[in-house]
Amino acid sequence: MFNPFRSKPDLIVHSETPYNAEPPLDRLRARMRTAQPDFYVRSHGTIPHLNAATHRLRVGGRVGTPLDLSMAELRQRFPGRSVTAVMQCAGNRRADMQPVRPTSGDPWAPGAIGNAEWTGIALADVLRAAGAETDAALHVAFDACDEVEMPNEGRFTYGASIPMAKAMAPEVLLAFAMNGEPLAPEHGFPLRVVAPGFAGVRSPKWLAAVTVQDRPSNNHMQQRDYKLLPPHVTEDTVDWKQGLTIYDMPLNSAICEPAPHAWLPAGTTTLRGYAVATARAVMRVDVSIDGGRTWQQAELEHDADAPWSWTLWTATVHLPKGEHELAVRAWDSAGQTQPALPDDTWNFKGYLSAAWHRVHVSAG
Ligand SMILES: Nc1nc2c(c(=O)[nH]1)N[C@H]1C(S)=C(S)[C@@H](COP(=O)(O)O)O[C@H]1N2
Ligand SMILES: [Mo]
Repeated sequence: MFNPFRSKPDLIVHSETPYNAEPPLDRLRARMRTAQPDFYVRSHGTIPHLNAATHRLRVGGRVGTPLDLSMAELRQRFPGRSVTAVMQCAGNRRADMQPVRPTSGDPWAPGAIGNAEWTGIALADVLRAAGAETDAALHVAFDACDEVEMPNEGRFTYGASIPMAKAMAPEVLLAFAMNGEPLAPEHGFPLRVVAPGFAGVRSPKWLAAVTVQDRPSNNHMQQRDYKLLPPHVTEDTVDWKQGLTIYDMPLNSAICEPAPHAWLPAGTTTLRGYAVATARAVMRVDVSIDGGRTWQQAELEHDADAPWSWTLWTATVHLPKGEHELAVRAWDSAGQTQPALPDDTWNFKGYLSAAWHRVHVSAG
């Protein structure tokens, strides 16, 4: 039996079955590209053990020529592409929303995110080869191989979809490698979707089928999960049809160092973290040592050739003796910033938690 824990040493494990874990934040912040052992895992069901020699991808639906291709044929027929991009869960930072009111789902800290160089082929090239209709009203649905079991749903295989306009965008890959290594089993070996800028749920791992269709996927993951609902809606009153399907992720940022409740010597301290703007760019990051009453600017580190990558930031601050509430907020290229409080965007699923990230420390 495959043991995901050996390849993922010392992650914070939220659940063993299905396997859900995130890295400690100092390890996450240590590199521009997140190494596989440090990369969070979000699974909803089994972790299939697939054989690359026999795995096949089917492409069908509203296409002129349905395809059924081996991994070798995918590599031979289509030009290789690499894109450095963030993968993040719509539930990243959910733990910050839970003190407002409880939510469903695992209490993710800011570690349900990673930045990797993904290598594979462009989904658009595969759709063109199949002679797919590409009308903007269409959707591209993905079927995976893992089995998910949910109360009231029984067992089903994972699936999700993205709108055609995104599917045809050059950054969307069918990936077989991550940072130059084959995907690990828990990250979707041998083939996964990578839809940069979108919530992770739209990037199915263990990809088996691509279908062009006139509506979003009928899968549970698309229809009755990963939707944003207004604050009065609860698990008992939810009408999923009223929810906003989560595709693009919002502007977000987090303090990765120091850790919450750290004790630090008074004086000069370096704060480190990440910021992510998905389809826009991070233009500025502000940090505060007094809970957001005053701010100073962080230094940004960003790879100009990697627009889907995150931005790492560093700020040197002076901490007097005493208790401090550190805070961070990012600004994007549209001059937008993050909400101040998790109360502003609370929803019962705890999605899109993107308020100023606050960390309490003491200096002495
Ligand atoms: N087949 C399949 N794909 C999946 C999932 C899953 O459970 N099964 N989880 C999704 C979610 S919600 C996220 S956040 C990302 C996580 O990717 P990672 O585990 O490689 O970090 O995978 C997505 N793709
Ligand atoms: Mo997710």
